[in-house]
Amino acid sequence: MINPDVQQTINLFNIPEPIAAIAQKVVAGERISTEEGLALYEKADLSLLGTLASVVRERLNGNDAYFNKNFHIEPTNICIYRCKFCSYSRKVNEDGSWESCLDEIAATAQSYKGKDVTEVHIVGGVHPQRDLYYYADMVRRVRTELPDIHIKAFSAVEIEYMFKKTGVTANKGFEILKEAGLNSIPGGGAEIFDETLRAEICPDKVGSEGWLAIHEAAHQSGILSNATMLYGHIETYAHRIDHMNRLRKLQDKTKGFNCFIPLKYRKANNPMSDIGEVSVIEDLRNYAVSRIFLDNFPHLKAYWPMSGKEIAQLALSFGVDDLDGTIDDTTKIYTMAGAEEQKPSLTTAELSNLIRQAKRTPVERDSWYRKVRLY
Ligand code: V47
Ligand code: SF4
Repeated sequence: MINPDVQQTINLFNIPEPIAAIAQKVVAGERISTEEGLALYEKADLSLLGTLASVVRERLNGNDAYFNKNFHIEPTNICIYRCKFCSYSRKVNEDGSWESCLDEIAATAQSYKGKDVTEVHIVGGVHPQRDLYYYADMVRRVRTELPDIHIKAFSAVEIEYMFKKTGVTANKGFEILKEAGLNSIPGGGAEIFDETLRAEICPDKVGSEGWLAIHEAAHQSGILSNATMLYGHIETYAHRIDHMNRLRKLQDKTKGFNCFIPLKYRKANNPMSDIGEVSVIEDLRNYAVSRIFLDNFPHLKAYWPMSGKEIAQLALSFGVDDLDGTIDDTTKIYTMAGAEEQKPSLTTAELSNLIRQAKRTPVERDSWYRKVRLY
């Protein structure tokens, strides 16, 4: 049964079929098909998309807009792969490469002792000489320094390589990482699942089936994860829908994804620069269609160090209920790719103001999306 006020709003938009029928399905809480998702991308008006995405986000998360207090560790930018969109990776000994040893990583973790943070996000390049036991030691060192912190570490790309190099199954590998103190894995490396596009932009790293298999194994081991989608490069809307459809199917099976994070392609200093970047309108349309299509993902995250603070704030009216990054986000993968936020940092007060200005309710969460504090 459609709420009559919402129905009236839909009528006011004077929307043509078949978009009106899709809008009614969304308002009624029904799942939309891949064809309907595509039609929204291609034909729906921006303000209608915002309204529908807000209906879905409010059904799932009310008016709350979450953030958590986290910091990042990037152990190295040395990477065996050369994704065409990446501005960050370097070969061993190449100019601009860096690598932190375990003592340095432990010292970084120690510097957050007693500080008001609940999560550390560890992600970097795929170093040719590092295996699973090295990464398990890294997690153990961080865990020793910060016994209560949530450790979200290693993209499926890093994980696939470390398991393969060490010769362990995914189940065994996750058992070792979990025992060392790993709590969840981030959503990186998904890029765009279509195999033809992957062959074009990131030919040598784990394929889409492999990425999904790593996340499925993580979920089976009790390790939750996130999922990303790199958009705004050479993909079409059909590729985006295909990507999200594969995620939606896996989520139906495991329910192990916490959130979906669309990542806008940034053009500086990488071999794909000539294709440019998509507009803010495209960003907002993409957030909205993601929110509507991925009806089984509890959260939609805007990663403001990448998108910029203003777009992240606008995104709160297009389905987003989670803004990532508070303290001291020194993630280089975006600053090197040209994100506006060259020294990303927001205090809790700034972040909650930004949320309040968008007429949402700021809520500090932990890594399981339990409410820690209202601001
Ligand atoms: O996988 C690389 C992307 C990802 C560029 O799970 C680029 O909470 C845009 O996954 N333009 C890594 N994007 C970051 C990531 C992430 C970030 C924040 C939160 C979480 C989470 C995960 O960055 C890579 C790739 O898709 N990326 N280069 C670029 N030029
Ligand atoms: Fe390596 Fe990740 Fe950069 Fe690809 S995106 S080259 S896997 S660091």
